[in-house]
Amino acid sequence: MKRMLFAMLIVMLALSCTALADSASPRKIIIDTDTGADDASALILAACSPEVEIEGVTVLAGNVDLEQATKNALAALEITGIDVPVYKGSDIRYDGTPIRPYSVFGKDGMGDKDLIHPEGTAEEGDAIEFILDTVRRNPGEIEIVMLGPATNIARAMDQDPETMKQVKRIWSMGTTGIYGPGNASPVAEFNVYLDAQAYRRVLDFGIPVTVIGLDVCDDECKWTDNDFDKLAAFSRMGRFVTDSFSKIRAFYAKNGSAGSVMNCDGTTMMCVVCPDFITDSRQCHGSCMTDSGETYGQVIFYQKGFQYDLTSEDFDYDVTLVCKVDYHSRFLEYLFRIGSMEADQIDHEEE
Ligand SMILES: [Ca+2]
Repeated sequence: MKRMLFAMLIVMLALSCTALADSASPRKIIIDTDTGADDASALILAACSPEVEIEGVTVLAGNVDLEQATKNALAALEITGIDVPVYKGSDIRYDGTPIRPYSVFGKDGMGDKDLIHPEGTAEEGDAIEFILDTVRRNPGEIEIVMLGPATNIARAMDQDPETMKQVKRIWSMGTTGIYGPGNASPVAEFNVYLDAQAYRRVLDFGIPVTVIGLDVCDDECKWTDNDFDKLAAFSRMGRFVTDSFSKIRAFYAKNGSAGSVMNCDGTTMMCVVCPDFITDSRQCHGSCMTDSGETYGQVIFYQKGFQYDLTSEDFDYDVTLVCKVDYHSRFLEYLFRIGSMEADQIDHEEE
């Protein structure tokens, strides 16, 4: 009976999502990723979302090295059944020094569960050329979702700034948000810390950037053991996501925080596909600290309309800083999307 009710709920959600998707053409996105487990869950969510069309996926080092991140992206996309080109990008930072990968998601970035056996390979071309070509073919239409360090996007801005001015919006999982703290250092978030010079370039470039910081992904947005149990029971994609999070769940448990983990890239992608998921945001100027030392990678947000007593800079307020999301009422929608490929099968088994 429970299963029948669940299947009915899936159909109702499918109808409501289809109605929404039919009302407008899908938005065109490029996903830029240093693919670890949370990136993979975000790729799967985007692949299952009719609101967006993935023009391509560009990869760089970050959670893992470039080769592994590319394999992880290919495997995550293949499990959804969609055909999207994947391009390799940077394994060196904006200043020319190597990106040093660091993973709390296991050695392979995907839980070390032997999940990663992609059949496909990356395209021959370079990620930055792909980004620029895609924006040229779709001026004013492309939204870029940055789920890792900002290196690829900063390089594209250097290579052809006029083309990159035609990007409609950048969505960034990065910074500590407005409330902090950081995870790479007390003041810096991982993606920014890996290449703060690149992040500064992106924030200073002058196109709209929506930032989803660590603070938004914490607390009620964390995924609980119960959430993972539901996902694992739901579909092959759900089991893939659950298995890929096994190492980070163990890491949280070892550090005294058993029972729930952050999924920053998943939360970010939910904001991308359903912007009404965002219930509070502020227009800001974002200033990224790049001097070596304790403040490296810190991003300071100046809020529009706020009168600072001793600073009176004439800023552009290009950053939309997300401050709150409507998490609980949307989690089922996320579950539905990750399970949608097998919705028919669940229905069939009930008959
Ligand atoms: Ca990431």
